Amino acid sequence: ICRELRKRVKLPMYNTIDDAVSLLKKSRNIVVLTGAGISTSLGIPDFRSKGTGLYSQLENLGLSDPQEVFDISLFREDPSVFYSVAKDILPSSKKFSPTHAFIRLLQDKGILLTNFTQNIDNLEGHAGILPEKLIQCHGSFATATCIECGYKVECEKLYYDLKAGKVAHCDRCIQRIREVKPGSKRKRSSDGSSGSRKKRQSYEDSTDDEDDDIAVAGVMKPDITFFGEDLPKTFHDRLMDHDRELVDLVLVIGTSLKVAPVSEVVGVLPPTVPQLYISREPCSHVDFDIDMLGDCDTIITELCRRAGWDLQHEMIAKDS
Ligand code: CNA
Repeated sequence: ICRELRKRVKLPMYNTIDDAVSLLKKSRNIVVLTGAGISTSLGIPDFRSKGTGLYSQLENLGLSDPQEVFDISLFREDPSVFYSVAKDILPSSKKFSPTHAFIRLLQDKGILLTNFTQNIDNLEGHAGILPEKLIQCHGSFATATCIECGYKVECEKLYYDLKAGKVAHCDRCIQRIREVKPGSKRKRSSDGSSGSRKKRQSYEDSTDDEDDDIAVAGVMKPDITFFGEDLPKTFHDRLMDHDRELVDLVLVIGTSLKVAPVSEVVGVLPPTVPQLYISREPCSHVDFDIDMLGDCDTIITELCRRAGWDLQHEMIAKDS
């Protein structure tokens, strides 16, 4: 749509890497839309890459529709399916990729309007992207909420359960169950969040009776948006009431753009605004001005080199 319209109304056409570089250099309000591809260089699998993506792995496990792992109804029925997969997406360090560093660089230059991320790994924060510049369209692993009582905790407290692929239950629910249970003799660690080392230890020592308490307690769901759940209101507000008016360049990186409504973002932004795409695979359902296909860290590094921008990151060779 973008290129077609440009041709029809005789707007300038953009085709080459150097065109992309000059657009980057002259733009003042860049919307960056990112997906799982910007974190794969850190060892976090995406969804759809053949062979390495989570969906390929789940197909191998015999799941008919891998998307079901992130289906809210299924989570309510059997959270263990989600927990068995979540450990792979949850980062084990605060490392971010050169592409995250590039988005931070745009922010430092004062030309990042918004980073809409579909990622739930929360690495944008570690790269220093400011909360006011970031919309986490699908939530994140930062916090988790009990699906029964709404009790919210930092996901850090569930870290050991998440990494062990073990369903995390709600401490507040467990406490309540124990309070109403007559004749309970059990002792319980006072700070016991379900994921802390201390608590894990106490679970390991627990009796069958205690395990029963935990099993009936509410399940903690990381505050990521599952299929069947609404996106945060800030996503629509920011896009429709703020960015649509201001944006002068759209940069889409490392996403297959297959998950709605984020996949519709490029369509609601003015078609006269140039749209660039960086990913390993072409995105056949969107007509971007320039498709730059390949590894995003490499492409970003080259764009910065040509722009004369100093992108620093431990994964970028000094002379590149
Ligand atoms: P996707 O559908 O798996 O698409 C990822 C895209 O990135 C594919 O087109 C790949 O070809 C491409 N890609 C992979 N690695 C690279 C690379 N190094 N350089 C360039 N391109 C690359 O994932 P989407 O993000 O499009 O789908 C949205 C889902 C994925 C969201 O709901 C996320 O929550 C979910 N997800 C997030 C993470 C994460 O937070 N890191 C990981 C896995 C899935």
